Amino acid sequence: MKAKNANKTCWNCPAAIFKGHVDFRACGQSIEPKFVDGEQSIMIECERRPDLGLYEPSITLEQCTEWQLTEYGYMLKNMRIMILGIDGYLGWTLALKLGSLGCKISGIDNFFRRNCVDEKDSHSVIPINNIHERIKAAKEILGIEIKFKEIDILDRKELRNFLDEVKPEAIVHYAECPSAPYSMVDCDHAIKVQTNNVIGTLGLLFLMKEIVPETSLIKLGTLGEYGSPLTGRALFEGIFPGEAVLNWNNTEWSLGGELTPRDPVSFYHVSKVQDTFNIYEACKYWWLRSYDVMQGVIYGVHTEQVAADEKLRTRLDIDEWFGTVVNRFVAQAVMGFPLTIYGKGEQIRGFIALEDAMECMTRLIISPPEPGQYDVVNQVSGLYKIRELAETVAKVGKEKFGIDVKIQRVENPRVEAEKHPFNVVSQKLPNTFGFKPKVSLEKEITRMFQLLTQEPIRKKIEEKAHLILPETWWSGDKKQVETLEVYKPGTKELKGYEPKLITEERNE
Ligand code: USQ
Repeated sequence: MKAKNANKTCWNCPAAIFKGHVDFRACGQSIEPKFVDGEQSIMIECERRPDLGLYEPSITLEQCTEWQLTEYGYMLKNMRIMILGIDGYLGWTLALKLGSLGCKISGIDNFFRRNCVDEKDSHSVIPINNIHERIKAAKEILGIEIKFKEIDILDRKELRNFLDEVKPEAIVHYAECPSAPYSMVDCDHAIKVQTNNVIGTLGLLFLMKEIVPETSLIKLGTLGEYGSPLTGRALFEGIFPGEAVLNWNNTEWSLGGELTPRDPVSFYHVSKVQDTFNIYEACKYWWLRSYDVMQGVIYGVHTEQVAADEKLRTRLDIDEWFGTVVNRFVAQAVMGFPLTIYGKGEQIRGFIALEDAMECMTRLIISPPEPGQYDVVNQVSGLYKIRELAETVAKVGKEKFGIDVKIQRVENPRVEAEKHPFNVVSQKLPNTFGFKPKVSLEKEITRMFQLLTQEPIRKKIEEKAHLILPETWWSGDKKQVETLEVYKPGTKELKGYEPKLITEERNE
């Protein structure tokens, strides 16, 4: 079968430098077309193939000698990719994956995550070396070269110099604080998260406009931007579909093409919403191009590259600030701590395994948007109630590893709906980018048990048992949550709404 992006053209290529006038599509306004001899002219030069001179942007990726076919579609040869936040859970994993595909990898990090986890007196339960040792291991074991600079995303002078030096053809932005609880600790923490995330991204957009306007920005947003509408209204991919209509005052108003409402659930999630608007505007004003990735809660430890050697593994956090729910549950099972469901546990979230998320990102990076295109994808492969996750972890623990797991419900320190419908649209990754999830929840949980039950890791988990029960309340209180009930897996009826993940394309 032909690759999904085979018929895309220079319009999508970061090496194409547009010389004529381009109509902008994300707002009603377009620039007056420029006519040469009665013809509207859109001419480009190719940064990679200057010998072509000025020409119309009509060469397809399939035809172009600078693009090569990979299992993910056509990819620019030796594509220069800069990963912001390269030392993190996702950044490191993606660097190794893209490096193994032959991309030229560069990255920045200021160790924000390591420092915040230190602040909690926690650690990555999977031991990781410092970034320099990690880079050395990547070179020795996988033959991947990584160009790294210790840069704070807020340091625009340093970032500017590095962007100018590398001239990346895609930028992956993971350099944000990803923790909802951390942003709710107090005013200082909320300001720290929003400053890093919102101002960092805004500064980046200005630098991209100045230095690499043809480069695409693949930005990590979150499914949590949307919240969970109690009406059950589907969570579209950021923008209302063409046929969406608002009925008001006996009149129908089209909503097609407008950004959908956001209803974030913490000051961290608010920072992602603000990013959404800033990126949307930058694409509109300056023809930057971006995929804003609304990712579900990520879990897991495995990709081919990070599993290749213990020196290549990625970090894993389990404390109340930086541990996400599935990662925490498996670690809790390993240390014999009853799995901590917050509140009723009927709250539903979207999830995706680490390996699948990396595959999605790869597909997005190699198929860039057109100039001025702001697009949103919902990156999620399954929807689960928190109780269901606890049951699955308990089942895998018992059946495959002989571990007896108990479940507890604790007070919910967050302000969130504990029972709600949840219908999520995720059509673009499967249909436009050819993504098919490969990793089931059970499969990744099994891999996690395999790794986390290894003695040195189990020990690192047990050392941090005192950081499992949350004490950061959305109310501002600082007190450990109380246990509401403890029960055996398989003894409770699973109640609540059935979520729906809509991946099929609409019938027009
Ligand atoms: N939860 C429990 N028990 C726990 C931990 C969490 O019941 O021990 C519940 C929470 O109440 C929440 C759900 O699990 O309803 C998810 O919590 P989480 O801590 O795993 O994830 P969250 O704070 O929502 O944030 C994480 C990432 C964030 C990303 C987000 C995607 O840290 O970067 O944006 O997942 S989403 O959930 O779609 O917002």
